Amino acid sequence: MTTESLNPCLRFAPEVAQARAVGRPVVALESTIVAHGMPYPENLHTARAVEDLIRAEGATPATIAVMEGCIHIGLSDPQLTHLAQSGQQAMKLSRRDLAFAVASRRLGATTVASTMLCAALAGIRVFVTGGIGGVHRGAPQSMDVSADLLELARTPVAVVCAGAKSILDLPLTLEVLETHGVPVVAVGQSAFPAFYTRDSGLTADFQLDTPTEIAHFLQCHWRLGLPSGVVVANPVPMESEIPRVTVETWLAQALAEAEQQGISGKASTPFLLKRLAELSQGRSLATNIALVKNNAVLGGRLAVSLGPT
Ligand code: PSU
Ligand code: MN
Repeated sequence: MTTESLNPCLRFAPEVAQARAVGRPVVALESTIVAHGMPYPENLHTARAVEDLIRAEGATPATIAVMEGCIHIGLSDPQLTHLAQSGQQAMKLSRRDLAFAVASRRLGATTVASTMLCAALAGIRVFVTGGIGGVHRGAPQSMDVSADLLELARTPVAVVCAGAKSILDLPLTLEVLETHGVPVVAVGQSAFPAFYTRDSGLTADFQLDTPTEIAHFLQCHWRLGLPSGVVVANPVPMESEIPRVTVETWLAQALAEAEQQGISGKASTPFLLKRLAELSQGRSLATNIALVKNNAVLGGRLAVSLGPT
């Protein structure tokens, strides 16, 4: 057992505690995507399927959320169901909200930022999600830059994602990551993927093609003592891709509605995701599910290649 297990705020699920005890790799999963990123029951079905895909690769999944005054590293099926049904009633927890949720024993879903932080506390190096937050369009005025980027700057966890959505300002997102020394690796291609779309039109910093290569890169990154995370950007499978122009049409409308309704801050990403799913008549949701599953397979393989940490 490592000293992390002594952190009194962490509560390990039996499956995860067992994996740690025998040195089996663990993969962290976020819970904002469950509570706020997808509707019930698709969110629950996806969360379960993602966990099973990770198990099938020989790793152990640990979905992270705050309940009953503890940070849970791995959820039981009733806990996962409760979270999926709570939806917007669960708090959306970024780094700044964690202590409040623990102290007040609230139900909280962790974002990329807070899941990274909790994963690091629990000694987990690989984390699978759908997309990372970034610099929002209009950020020069609103200053809305996701805490995900600052967490990537300081927390040594690899985030397997499908890039970032074009609801964000992607060139500025990559600029901020560069400023903070966060490598952006594209998997199997040179382009930085844009979530629903395989190619954002921007180039990632590096291309790596296999889990073994990515694991070796991560080992070198952390052996150098670099304190940051790494973005492992895995493009959505071709058959589930939505063309960029199609996404842009839905997005233009969703962004206009957000502005009319005065939606901003932490409500912004969940609002836009929900409107995209409605405007696309479920197509964006189907793509979201496909890319998370694809990321789970890669994340499981990557954790196995990386070995116990
Ligand atoms: N992008 C998605 N789906 C999501 C999110 C982002 O495609 O569910 C969630 C993640 O939890 C991410 C958070 O960390 O939104 C970013 O929110 P904000 O922009 O408020 O930092
Ligand atoms: Mn924000």
